[in-house]
Amino acid sequence: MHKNIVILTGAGISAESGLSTFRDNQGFWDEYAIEEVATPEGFQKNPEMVHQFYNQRRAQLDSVTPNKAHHALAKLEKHWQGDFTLITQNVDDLHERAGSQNVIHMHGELKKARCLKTGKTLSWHEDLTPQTKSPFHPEAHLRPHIVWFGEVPFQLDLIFHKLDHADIFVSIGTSGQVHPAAGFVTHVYQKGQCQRIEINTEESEISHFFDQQWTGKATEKVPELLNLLHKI
Ligand code: BV8
Repeated sequence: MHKNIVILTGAGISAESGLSTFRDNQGFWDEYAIEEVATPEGFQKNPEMVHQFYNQRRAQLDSVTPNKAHHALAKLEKHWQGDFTLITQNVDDLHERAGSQNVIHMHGELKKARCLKTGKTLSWHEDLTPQTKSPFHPEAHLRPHIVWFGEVPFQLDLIFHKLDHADIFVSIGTSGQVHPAAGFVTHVYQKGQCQRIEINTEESEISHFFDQQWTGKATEKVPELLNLLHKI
């Protein structure tokens, strides 16, 4: 019988590619106030600054590459016999560039922009400014296609459907501090019959909900996980 696997990744999986995490030291939240750059109110108050914050991160994607952990997940997806779901909290495109096919970006994507009037999205690689016009409406402008604090993450119905049918749940490189993503492991924990594995360089807020905690770097532990999963 083929097993259904759900994988959740956080900023830790992209750390070894050179992208800052949020809460490690020298992380984003050491440098910026969340309220100022990652909330709708912050955008309302100072759109220029918020665009700058995302413009820098979007531009940085051109100088980083996927790491062994991203590639291992793309390989796992290719060979997995059962249902395979990859959910990421990350807004970078490293999973896709490693070959992952159906990535659920629950917090949005740096390389997309969204029309403030119609909500329509389009692929976007350059800088955005408060003056960048939307192609979908003559008087509208664009915002980063990012889920800010206080906004509802994307594809939650699909996510919880997949969690309800998961036999294996793997969390990689997330501190488990942001909801609803942090609650996914408790959701499968309460459901029972779901094997839960966490990969992180240190204890997270949600470690105690996992059957197995693999402490170490994603580039070492995710390839090891592949070996284990191919035996299941
Ligand atoms: C919601 C986009 C309602 C931005 C992000 C008051 C008002 C409103 C809401 C709330 C409130 N109080 C609480 C909330 C809920 C709030 C929340 O959880 N706040 C927290 C701070 C308490 N959540 C929300 O607002 C969410 N929306 O609740 O809407 C709702 C919900 C459901 C249904 C109906 C209505 C929206 C949250 C999304 C916010 N946007 N990102 C951007 O990217 O700029 S969240 C942000 O944090 C990132 O996207 C990231 O995805 C997320 C989690 O961070 P992590 O990925 O875990 O990264 P972190 O740095 O924390 O940790 C890295 C980990 O990696 C560490 O554990 C480290 O040890 C490990 N690591 C490091 N290196 C490695 C490694 N592991 C392995 N290998 C390595 N090499």
